[in-house]
Amino acid sequence: MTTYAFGDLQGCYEELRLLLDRIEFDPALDKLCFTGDLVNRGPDSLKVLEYLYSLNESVVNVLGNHDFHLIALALTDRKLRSKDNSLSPILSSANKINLIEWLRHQPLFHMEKELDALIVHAGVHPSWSLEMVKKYAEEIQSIIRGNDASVFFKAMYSDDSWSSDLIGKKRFNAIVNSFTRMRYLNGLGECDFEEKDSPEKVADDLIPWYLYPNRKVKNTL
Ligand SMILES: [Mn+2]
Repeated sequence: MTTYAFGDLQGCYEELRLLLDRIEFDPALDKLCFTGDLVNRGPDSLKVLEYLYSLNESVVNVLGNHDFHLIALALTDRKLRSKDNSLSPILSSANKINLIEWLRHQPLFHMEKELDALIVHAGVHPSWSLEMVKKYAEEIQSIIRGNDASVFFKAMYSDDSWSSDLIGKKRFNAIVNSFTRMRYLNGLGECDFEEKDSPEKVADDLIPWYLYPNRKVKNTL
């Protein structure tokens, strides 16, 4: 049995199958961990989801911001933007309900013993301990799997930065943003979701989350 981890697939189905052939992936024996953003941008988001759904027990995917966006489009009346065109085939698929249900039951973080790794899409907020990572992930997972998920998905698009005093939709957004969008924080510990450039090009007061001083979750668990 071998466990493999993959970065953002973003609809690249052909490349995934080529990779799996190359490693001689055996669904009965091996496990695949994906770091989120399975969909959007690339050509075959529907095929990626259908294939991973069919593998079921052999796959875990921690949710990324594009995965959240797809679930929001499926559960709310939010209109597709032109850059969401690659998601249309999923939303009009006869298999839509199964695929979205599968996706919204994926976790926000995954502890993979075989790889000695904690897997998230974007990052772990520097102020969070491992216990907090688990607690906050479970909080969001129970919301997005629940009957009232659409209430939160409708309010999802905001740049709320984590603070322990947030409640309701702001707390939901801040936790989701930390797990799925965080790159940089300023000296006050606030996330900057606008800056997407590489660390050597950004303003001096912005610190990549993984270099933040006194980060609670260390690189070695
Ligand atoms: Mn992403």
